[in-house]
Amino acid sequence: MPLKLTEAQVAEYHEQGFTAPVPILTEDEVRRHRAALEAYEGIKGKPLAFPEKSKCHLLFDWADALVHHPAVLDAVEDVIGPDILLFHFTLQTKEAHRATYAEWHQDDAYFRLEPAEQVTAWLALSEASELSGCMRMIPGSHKRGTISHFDKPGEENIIRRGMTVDGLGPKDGVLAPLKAGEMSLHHTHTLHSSGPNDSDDRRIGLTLSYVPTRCRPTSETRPSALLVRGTDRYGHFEPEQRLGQELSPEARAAHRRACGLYVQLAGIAA
Ligand SMILES: O=C(O)CCC(=O)C(=O)O
Repeated sequence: MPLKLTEAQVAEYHEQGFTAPVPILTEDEVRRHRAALEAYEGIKGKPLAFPEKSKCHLLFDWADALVHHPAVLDAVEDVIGPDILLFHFTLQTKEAHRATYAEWHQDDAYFRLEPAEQVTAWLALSEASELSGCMRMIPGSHKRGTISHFDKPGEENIIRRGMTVDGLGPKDGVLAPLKAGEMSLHHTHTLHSSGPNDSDDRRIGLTLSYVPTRCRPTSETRPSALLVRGTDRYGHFEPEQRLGQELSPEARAAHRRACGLYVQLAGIAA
C-alpha cells in the first residue's frame, strides 16, 4: 500500500514519468508558509533571488518545514523508497504578468546522478494554472533516457543556464496544473517546461529534488544533500546539517558552502 499516493498515481509516475495533482498542504499551511516567505521579501523589498532562493531550506524555517513535510516525504517514498536525501531545492517564482518561462529540459541534464532515480516534487504555494505558467510535461519521455541538451539562457528564463533540447515548442506536452497546496512529482528524465505568468497573482513553486541514498554523483564534485528520512548507508554526498537558527551566521555559512558545491556540479546557481 502506498503511503500517500494512490496505486494509480504510483503506476502513472512509473508509466508516464509524472503524476499530478497530489494534495499536500491545508489552506492554513499555504497561508502561513507564503506569509513567512513574503514577510522576508517585504523586509528586503524584492522577491527572493539568488543565492537565497537556492537551497533555501538551509536558511529559512518555512522552507525547512516544507522539505520535511510528512505528506511530501510520504509521496516521495512511494516512488523512491524510504531512505531519502534532499539533493536540491530552488524556489521558482514567476511574478504576475511576467514573461518568465522554463525551456524544455530534463533535470538530469543539471544533476547527473546515477542511477536515474531523482524525483522532483513541485509544490505550489499559489495557484499554478495554464494562465499563471504551470508546468508542462511530455508523457513517457522518461523512458528515452538521457537526451542531449544545449545551453539557451534568456533574460526571462527561470533557470539561468537554460539548458534545453531540440524539437519541442511552447504548446507541446500536457499541462500539470496545481492549486495552491498541491504538488506534482516528475522523474529526472521527464521532459518539462513552463510558460509565462499572465495572471494577477505571483506563481510560487518549490522545486524539491529528492534522491534515494543509493544515488551517487557522476561528476568529480561531491555535492551536498540533506538526509530527510531513513538511513544513509552509502555516504555518496557531503552531509548537510538541518537548519538550526534561521538566518544565523552558521546557517549562512552552511548555505554558502552547499550552494558553492552545487554550482561546481551544475554550472548554475539555480
Ligand atoms: O517552475 C517552473 O516553471 C520550472 C522549474 C523547472 O523546470 C526546474 O526547476 O527544473
